Amino acid sequence: MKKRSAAKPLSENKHLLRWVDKMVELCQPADIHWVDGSQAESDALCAGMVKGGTFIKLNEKLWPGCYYARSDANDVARVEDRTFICSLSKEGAGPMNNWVNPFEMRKKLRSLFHGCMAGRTMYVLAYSMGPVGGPMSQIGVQLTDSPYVVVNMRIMARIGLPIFKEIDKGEKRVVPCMHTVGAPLAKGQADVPWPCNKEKYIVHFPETREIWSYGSGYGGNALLGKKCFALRIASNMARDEGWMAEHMLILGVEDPKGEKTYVAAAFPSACGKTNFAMLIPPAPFKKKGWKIWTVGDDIAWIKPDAAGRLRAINPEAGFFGVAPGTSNATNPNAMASLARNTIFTNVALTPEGGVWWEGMTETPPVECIDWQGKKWTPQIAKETGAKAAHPNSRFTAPASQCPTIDPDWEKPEGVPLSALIFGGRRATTMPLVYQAFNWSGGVYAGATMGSEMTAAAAGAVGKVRRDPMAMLPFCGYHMGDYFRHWIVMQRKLSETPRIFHVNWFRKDAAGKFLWPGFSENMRVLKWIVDRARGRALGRETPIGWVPRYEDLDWTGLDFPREKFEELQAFDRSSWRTEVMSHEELFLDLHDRLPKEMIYERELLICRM
Ligand code: O2Y
Ligand code: MN
Repeated sequence: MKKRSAAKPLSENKHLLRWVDKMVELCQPADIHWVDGSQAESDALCAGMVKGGTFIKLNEKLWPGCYYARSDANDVARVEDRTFICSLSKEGAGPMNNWVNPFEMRKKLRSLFHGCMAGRTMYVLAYSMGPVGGPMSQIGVQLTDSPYVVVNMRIMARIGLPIFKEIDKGEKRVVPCMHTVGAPLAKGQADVPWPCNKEKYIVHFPETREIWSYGSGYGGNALLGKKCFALRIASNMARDEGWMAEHMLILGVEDPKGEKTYVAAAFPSACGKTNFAMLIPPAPFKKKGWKIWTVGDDIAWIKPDAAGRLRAINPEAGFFGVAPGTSNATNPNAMASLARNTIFTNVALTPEGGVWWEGMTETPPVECIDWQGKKWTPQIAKETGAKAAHPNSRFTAPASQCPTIDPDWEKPEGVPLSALIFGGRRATTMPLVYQAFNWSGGVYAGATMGSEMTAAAAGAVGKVRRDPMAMLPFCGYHMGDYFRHWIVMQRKLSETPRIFHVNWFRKDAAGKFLWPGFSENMRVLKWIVDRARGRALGRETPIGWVPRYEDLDWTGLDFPREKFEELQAFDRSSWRTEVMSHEELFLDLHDRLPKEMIYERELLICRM
């Protein structure tokens, strides 16, 4: 085992050096590598992974700077049932999180991590969530035995030397993140392309701001800056420090006068956040001068500025997007972002050394190798239903490569927010868009948002799964306290962003989607921005303000008034059922539910 002296540390911070020593002693790696974050280092790590079989280098002419990885079939997604919030008290974690006594969990982790990196290199990966040195940015150090994680984190966050410099200033608390794939190598034992462990633990200690992840090398389980830090731990920091860590995209809407209005939006996972963040307006809107700018596609850190306005940063530096369904038709900006310097995981490999996934092109390749390394043809797919790409296959692409990336996307103080949008996937009940009457009404809309379950998820198909603010898997403390934090935030503001609820997925009686979605969502976004700027009218309903037919710009779209009325319809009897089911959520949270939520529900019932 090489001790600290064998690898020259890139930091002089005594606390960091002591912690690394302690963790080396625990994990017993064969080597230690302080990650400087350079291109040369990344190239060397990728070359090593090509040699070891983890990576395939894609055709440089077709996919410059791109690599391809296939994970173990048992390590393909976030593992919510193995994700734990180990706060000191069970009540602190709330009924929606898995909780284990932190003392017990530490004991378990100590035994799991003991010798877990044998035969492997421990990478010391310093990273910043948010622009380096920015007032809203936060620092983490991840110790990991996965080079795959290092090169992915290099895209998803700012890493390496500049962060060690920040750490050496000693001004900011550092979040320690332990990660192992949980597959130690005995002397002479050959490695596998995707080492991992059947047993998985994704553990958060909110009070000490620590993350421990065991057994997985995939996505949110292993790239600890993302869901673990930027949402679960950051939501705790944000509550304590008076800001907000949200599962929200951020975009800027530029109007024909050149004025930009920034909006943040929360949709549950796999509801089209990346597509919405990179929306291209319909041709007539473009012609008039409307343009969408992308700040982030998944996470927003939001804080009041000195003037009492909310400002937001995207703490990430890349997109970890779902590949299936992404195409030049659905999201040309994502396609341009992933055209180079991208890591593809669990998509299909084409004979030319390129990648493919379902929905990428209308015509599938004649033949390819699927995400499990097997031959795949359209005929095989027809006969067996086999997918070429795993439904949760991903691209890791630098945000800077997005053609619509906002010029201010790395502004350390963030962009000013004028509107917040909540949305779910609802076949009935929820109109295309409504505006809450005020902040607490908006918090109620976010708190009660939900999506109908599809066949892919466990549970009854069609039943609404409540996913408050799209934070159900990501809030690092009691959801009732989280609602209270939202309510309390208003007191810090001189001006609150307007709050809206959207639903792109309402269906007619025949089960057909009423709204075309994608680019056409611009029409709704325009109304939202115009409302936020006080330049659009609406109609009052029991749930909030809604646009009349004539309040939306229909240029270039033949959308009959009757269809719009159906899309916006407020149906008393389905809202009755809706409000009853809000009570179910509130019962789960009753001991910590802020009274504003109960009053909002009562008011809604009275208005109905
Ligand atoms: O399965 C994973 O590990 C990825 S989950 C993910 C990735 C990017 C953005 N959002 C999500 C999510 O689950 O919300
Ligand atoms: Mn997400």
